[in-house]
Amino acid sequence: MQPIVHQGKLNAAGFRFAIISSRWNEPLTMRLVEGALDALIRLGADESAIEHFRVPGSFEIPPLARKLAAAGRFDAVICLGVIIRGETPHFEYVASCAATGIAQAAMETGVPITFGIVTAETVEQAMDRAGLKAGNKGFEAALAAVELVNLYHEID
Ligand code: DLZ
Repeated sequence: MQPIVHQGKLNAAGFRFAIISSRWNEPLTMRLVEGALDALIRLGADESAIEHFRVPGSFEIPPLARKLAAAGRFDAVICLGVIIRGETPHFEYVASCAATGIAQAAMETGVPITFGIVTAETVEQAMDRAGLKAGNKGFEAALAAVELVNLYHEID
């Protein structure tokens, strides 16, 4: 016997998205924003249904993600940032607050909030993950948001 399988479609049409990006390591976070926009538009999102919010650093992303999700204006929130160990003595602290805070916001609000924060040892590694060599984490986070939005709507 085969189970009934549920998985979200990759269709962004008709949904509203918030993108949050941090200004720390901005040349790289902007590459993540470009990747996320590329995914959303190619999956059918209307440009007017996407809003971009900027915060100082990754530490500030979770509270805004929670606020935007709770406000009910968006179907999904995509969180983008770059944290580099080489430049961040308290790397573990910022990275773990960002990850835990985003997961907590998603669970508290029931809105898909996806994690597109690059945590890297070096600038080179961060560049690779921001679209240079090893994919674009912004694109991946937007893709995950679209899939989850469709899955959640199927359940509701
Ligand atoms: C302070 C700081 C440092 C040292 N490094 C980073 C980083 O690599 N990536 C990032 O997104 N933010 C960094 N920040 C800033 C913090 O996230 C936060 O904005 C400040 O501590 C102010 O609350």
